[in-house]
Amino acid sequence: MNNEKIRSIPESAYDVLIVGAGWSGMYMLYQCRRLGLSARIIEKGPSVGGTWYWNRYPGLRCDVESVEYSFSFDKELEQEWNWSERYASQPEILRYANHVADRFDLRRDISFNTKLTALHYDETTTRWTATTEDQQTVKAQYVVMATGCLTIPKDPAIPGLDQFKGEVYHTSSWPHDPVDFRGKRVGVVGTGSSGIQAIPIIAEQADHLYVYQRTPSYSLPAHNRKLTPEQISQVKAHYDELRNEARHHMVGIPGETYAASAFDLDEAERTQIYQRIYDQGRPFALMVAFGDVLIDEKANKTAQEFLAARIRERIKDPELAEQMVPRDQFAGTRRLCIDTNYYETFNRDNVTLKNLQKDPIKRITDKGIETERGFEALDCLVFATGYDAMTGALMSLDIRGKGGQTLRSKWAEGPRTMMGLMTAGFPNLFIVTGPGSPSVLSNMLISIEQHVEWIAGCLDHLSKHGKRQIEASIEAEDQWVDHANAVAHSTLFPKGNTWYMGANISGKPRIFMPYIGGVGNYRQLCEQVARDGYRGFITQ
Ligand code: N01
Repeated sequence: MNNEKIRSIPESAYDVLIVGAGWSGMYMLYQCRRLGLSARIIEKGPSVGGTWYWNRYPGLRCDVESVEYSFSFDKELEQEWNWSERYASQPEILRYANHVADRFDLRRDISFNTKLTALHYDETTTRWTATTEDQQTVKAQYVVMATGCLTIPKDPAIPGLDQFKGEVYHTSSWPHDPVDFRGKRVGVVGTGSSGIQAIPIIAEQADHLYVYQRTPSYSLPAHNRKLTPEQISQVKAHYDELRNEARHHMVGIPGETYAASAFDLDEAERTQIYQRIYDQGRPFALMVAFGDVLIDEKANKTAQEFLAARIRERIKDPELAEQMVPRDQFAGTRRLCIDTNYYETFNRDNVTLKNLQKDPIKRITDKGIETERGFEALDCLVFATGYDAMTGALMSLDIRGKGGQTLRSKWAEGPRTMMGLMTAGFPNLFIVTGPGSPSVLSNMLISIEQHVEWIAGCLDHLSKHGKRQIEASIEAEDQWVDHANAVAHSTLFPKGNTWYMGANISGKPRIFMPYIGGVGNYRQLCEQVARDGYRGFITQ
């Protein structure tokens, strides 16, 4: 067979190779075309959308409002797209991703069903060679990793899982055809954002639902609703202000900070503010309502108490409610969830909480889940057990930089980057929303646009100055890592056993991976670096 015929990557070399066709990859391709660079996306899936392509579990919505979780780079796109709901559902978000791909004719430069396995840098040619699972190779001057922060599912690592004879699902890679839970006994393992959204919908169908909860989360009702034409017009008329505010806000979502400290107000005033935000269903706003909620343990306690009281109001059985109130957990350091009828679902007769802190899972058998104290026969298992976040996708690849150094060895003690954009020793390799940048602690679309535009500006700078190589300097990287750690340790985040800390993956180094210095501050720092001729980066 002629090998060329089965290549999904038409050329053997590009200026820019982009890995992943989610938001980051699609916008990077758009920017490369604008700069006149030859660029190609390789994407393991059969279509665009990244996380929104793979995640399709019932109830999935974004926790950032649709009008804010959307691209701002094209005014016509912004004006022509109408979101139907305040918090868009996965199918609507995926339609939007497809609309973006079609509108800008992106698909012609995307190789779908093409999985990258290795990336090796050649110092003499200053180019990368990418190898795919089906042994295609392609060279590129620059590579942009647009591989996402929540891409590689966590292995639940429960003994006996392979013995189970019933249906098994993971929220991270849900089947494309609807799953019918009617008449079935279903076990859901995991009560983070994914579990909390899926559980109420599965409960409506299942004969009986058992929820296996190891660590409860705090959750706010989303108060999702249809958007009226008037609301949409209002947003569209003020989009420039809205976006500008988001770009300079702490988390990339406009929201007010009412006081520097939660204790600047008396309890009644403070509760009133928490209640207002809670009634609006705005989890990010709750975290920034008072300047010290994520910094000071006592201030955080006020948020914990407020949220715990709301959980107790929503669950009828007081003893059950106590089991679902998080203990020894700072509010917001584990992601605050938003839900529709999550706690109320536990008032149903066909839903049972399995508290794994009292009765841990022992093993899975061919017929169900055995805990220390009992056994439930199940027809279906649903794992909402999370991700090897932020570094998982990058570390799953054989990436070798200068001197053949592997990324896996460089990051063995935790990720090290210059501003989340590049890592020393790996020239011409950019990362979109990498560890060390605000990424998952922000409105991802705002952060993605900022990173892609910074990378595009950098590529333009290199081309205009006749350079062909850029690399983070080790000194600048060390300084950034120290700075990011210092900022993190001025907050409560490193005290949480969370995926932000890598704590959900056995053997993963405990490092706070996102940058918590604020989206607006971070943007300014990046812009300053560029204005200073890419200070902290070595170009040649
Ligand atoms: O994953 P998680 P997720 N046995 O890691 C439990 C984004 N997101 O997919 O904490 C028993 O938060 C684990 O318990 P514990 C969002 O950024 C956003 O829900 O390890 N339990 C935990 O309860 C989010 O933060 C949206 O004790 C096990 C759960 O599984 C991120 O994705 C929607 C276990 C995992 O929670 C990840 O959310 C969905 C085991 N062996 C996702 N292993 C929205 O925008 C794990 N668990 C709304």
